[in-house]
Amino acid sequence: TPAPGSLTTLLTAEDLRQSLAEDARTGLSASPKWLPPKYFYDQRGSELFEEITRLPEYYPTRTERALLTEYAREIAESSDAEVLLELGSGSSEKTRLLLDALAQAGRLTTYVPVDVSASALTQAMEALAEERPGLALHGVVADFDQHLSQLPTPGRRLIALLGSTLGNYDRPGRERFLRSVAAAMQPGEGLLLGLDLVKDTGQLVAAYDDAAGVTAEFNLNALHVLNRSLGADFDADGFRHLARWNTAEERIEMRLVAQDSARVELRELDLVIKFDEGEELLTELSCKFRRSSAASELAAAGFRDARWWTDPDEAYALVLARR
Ligand code: AVJ
Repeated sequence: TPAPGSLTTLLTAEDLRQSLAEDARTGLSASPKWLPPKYFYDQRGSELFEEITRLPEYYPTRTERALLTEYAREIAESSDAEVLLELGSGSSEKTRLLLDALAQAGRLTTYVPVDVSASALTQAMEALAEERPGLALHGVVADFDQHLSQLPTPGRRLIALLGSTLGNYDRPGRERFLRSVAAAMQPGEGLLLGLDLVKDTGQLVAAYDDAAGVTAEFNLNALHVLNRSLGADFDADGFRHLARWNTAEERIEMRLVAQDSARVELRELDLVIKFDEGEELLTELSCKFRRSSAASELAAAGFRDARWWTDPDEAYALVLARR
């Protein structure tokens, strides 16, 4: 079924496969081996991520929801936006709180969800179209590492990047990303970030290594994506999930550890890679933030007037900055 509202595809399934092919060739040939996390989110991966957001150990989603419940109104009034554009919208579940507040503030016309996952996007749009017949929906299948300058501007925008997705970039990657967001924005438009904050190591590691093993399955699903998209022959049972706190960089690093030496063929890449026993593949960075450094990174990228909302435990923050 076609998505209700309009759907723009800047990234086709074939484009996504191509960029996976390039990144997999580079990352799996490197030492240490790595793979970017955006390829986690096939149908199964998106479902597993939704399951992660409901885990008792995974506090970011519920803390962010509580902050939005409490402060969406202030954020909406302060942003004065006609358009909510959400990067990495996924299921658009928490977005409803922002949409409600923006509608109440009186100027909202349009919601623009942007995601690499066409299936997550169309599903979210179908649900929203039924709930909010008055809201114009313009979905965009895109990779925000490539397509920021091509995103629609059907009015004054609030651009949201929730879920601490910014934490997937390392510091230089963030700098590049924030600069290109700023370049794609009109003066006066707002950027809303959800940021997970530095806290007790035990709590951080537990959030990425849950007792039920859902995060492990999510991580291992990356190997299934490679098998299916690139004709690889990874034996996922031969790898173990690892979540580690990197103290110097203040980030969680998710890795897959080869339990034995392994030889993996990636047919479509004409590539054979070898793992030693115990060798690690880095699959995701999840950087955690501090108020002072986040503020200076935003200022350096050209944002001003940052406002900050946090919970009493200071586990998580919402930041609204103006271009
Ligand atoms: C939404 C991508 C930021 O890093 O916390 C959750 C993804 N990975 N558990 C995060 C994730 C493992 C999540 N991001």
